Amino acid sequence: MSNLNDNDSSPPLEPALPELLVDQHVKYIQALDTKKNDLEYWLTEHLRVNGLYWGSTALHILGHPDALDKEQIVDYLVKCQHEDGGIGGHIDHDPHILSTLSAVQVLITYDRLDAINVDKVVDYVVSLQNDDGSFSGDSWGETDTRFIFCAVMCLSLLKRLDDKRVDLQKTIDYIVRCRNFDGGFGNSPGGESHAAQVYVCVGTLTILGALHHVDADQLGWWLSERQLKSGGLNGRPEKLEDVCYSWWVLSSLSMLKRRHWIDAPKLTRFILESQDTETGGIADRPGNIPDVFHTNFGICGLSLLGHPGLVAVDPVYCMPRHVIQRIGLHSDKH
Ligand code: GRG
Ligand code: ZN
Repeated sequence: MSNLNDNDSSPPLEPALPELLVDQHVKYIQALDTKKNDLEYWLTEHLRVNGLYWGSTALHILGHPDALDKEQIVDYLVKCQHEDGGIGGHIDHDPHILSTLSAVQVLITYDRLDAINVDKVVDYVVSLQNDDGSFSGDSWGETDTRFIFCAVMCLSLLKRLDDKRVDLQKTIDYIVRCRNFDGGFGNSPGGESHAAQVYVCVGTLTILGALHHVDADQLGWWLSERQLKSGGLNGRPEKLEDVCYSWWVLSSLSMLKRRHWIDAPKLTRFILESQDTETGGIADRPGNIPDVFHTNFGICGLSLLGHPGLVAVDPVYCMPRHVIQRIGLHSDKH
């Protein structure tokens, strides 16, 4: 007997996939430095150098490398370097490894590393290593696996991993101590597994050629479990999905050669639906206010997903792949 409700039981049609709003995102990033009447602009002063890294990386991946004034950026970053070699988050801000790495990444991307004193940057990074192999974020001593990754990535980008003053075997041993029973990594030994900490630990081990310490199937499974019904990814069980995990999770899966363990079309849709169609920029999830951090990691996530029209991003260094190739790091094998 025919069912009168046949039509009702067919799955609802998916709404059309939103387009990637390239021009709007370019304008959004270009306008960030003009928002001097916004409280937000001043509250984020300590993140200015990080913001420059997120904005310029997003523009390069969008295929608009000349959308910001390169020489103005270089002059600004030079002013952020201190006598001890470290680079602060803004002019007259204390040096920190987070802003030091961002500045190095931006200068290499614009091929202007010659503008700063590289030997001094290396001295600064080396000075941050602790006896247990970890690195502190600054001279005040706080330590976290993020800072280890930043230090190791800095030395790698500057081709100074062979500096005899650092003990990288101890660094590997420390990272291995941050691995948990579920295969994930935390911010310190015993810390809860978190996808962003997974990225920094797997990234460190990848750069140091020590990825054999990771059970790729177990960690790949934990990472693929981060995808929720909406298609978006969360950072740990029971948490909300967020666009930035598109980067932390996908880059980690790429390094583990298991990127296909994520449903790519569903994640692509989630990222595209998080775009702000009025102002440009991407938010942490659909309907929220965009920011340059999520804009960058959304675009870099789409690049890893092979979204058409985007420049390829390197899954370890989170910089354009052609830049990593230009400096001879060849991390495209991941
Ligand atoms: C070169 C890309 C790149 C990075 C440099 C600084 C750094 C290395 C990595 C940052 C890694 C990190 C720990 C990011 C934080 C991500 C994040 C959204 C944390 C929020 O944590 P919770 O607990 O959010 O507030 P959840 O999602 O767990 O509720
Ligand atoms: Zn986020």
